[in-house]
Amino acid sequence: MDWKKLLEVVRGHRIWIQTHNFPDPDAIASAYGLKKFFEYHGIEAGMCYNGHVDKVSVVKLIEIFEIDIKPIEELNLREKDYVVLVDCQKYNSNLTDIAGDEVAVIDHHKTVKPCEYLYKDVRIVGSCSTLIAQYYKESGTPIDNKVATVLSYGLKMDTDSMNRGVTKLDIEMMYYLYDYTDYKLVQNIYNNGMELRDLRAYGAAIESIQIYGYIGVARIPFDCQDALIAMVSDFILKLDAVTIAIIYAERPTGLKFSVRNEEPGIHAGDLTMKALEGIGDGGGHSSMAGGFIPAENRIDNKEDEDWMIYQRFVSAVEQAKNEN
Ligand SMILES: [Mn+2]
Repeated sequence: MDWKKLLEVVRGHRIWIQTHNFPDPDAIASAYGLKKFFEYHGIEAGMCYNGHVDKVSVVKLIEIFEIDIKPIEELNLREKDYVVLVDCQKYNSNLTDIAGDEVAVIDHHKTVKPCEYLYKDVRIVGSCSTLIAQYYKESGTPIDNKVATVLSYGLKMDTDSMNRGVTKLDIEMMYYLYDYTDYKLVQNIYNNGMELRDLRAYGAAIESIQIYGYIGVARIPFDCQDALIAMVSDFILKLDAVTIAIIYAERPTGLKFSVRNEEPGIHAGDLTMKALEGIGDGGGHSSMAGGFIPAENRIDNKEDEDWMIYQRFVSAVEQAKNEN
């Protein structure tokens, strides 16, 4: 990370900080933290996303902290504008290519398709909020209570309360943010993030779960948001016997996957990519990944489809184990 270079790159331009589509708390927190960082250094920036936000965990964050992030259709974007991507990278399937030049990226996900930027900071840590917090610390930029609280919440959410993908930097940044953070507020939003409609997805996954060795596989037979499928996947991983959770939900456009892993020697992103090779795509971190099978590659019979998915993941797991 080179905070001076980042400021140099964006200064003097009309800037948009863009998150991935259907942003989660970490994406929103990162955008907000970066906007305020720029602001301190005399640089104005807007924040935007595509898709919509309706998860209570995200809606609350935006409302409580009055975060002025807007859907792209409400903005007047121009080709010569500069775009800074946070919590995502160019060519990701969950990122809309908007008008404007993607000149910079700050992300904590593995790069799927390499791309040149004027400024690039991609490091595999637990949350993008962690990286943004470090910009404050390293540059000695004063951090206020609001920014620290928002970043702490993003960090807590994306690491599942320091449970998932945590690195030393995440812990250092949590420690750094602590003194400036309203932790009561963080815990309050964190502990009230579930909605009644979420329970239907949990219920469906519990109904359908199959355990094969240490692999837990469950289908949610209706559409639900990425964030919810991911929450169900985290939940299934909590089962004592399960070290790899594979959850998929049915959408009109296809099957959406969320994969969680704590099995040594397995990389969830690579595993999902391999398992869905030829019929869809997938990718992500070592401990968490997403994937998709488009409707045209699906199988009509659900039992056959469940079996096919299971087979594909098991052989991908076996292959990965053999390579180690
Ligand atoms: Mn993130």
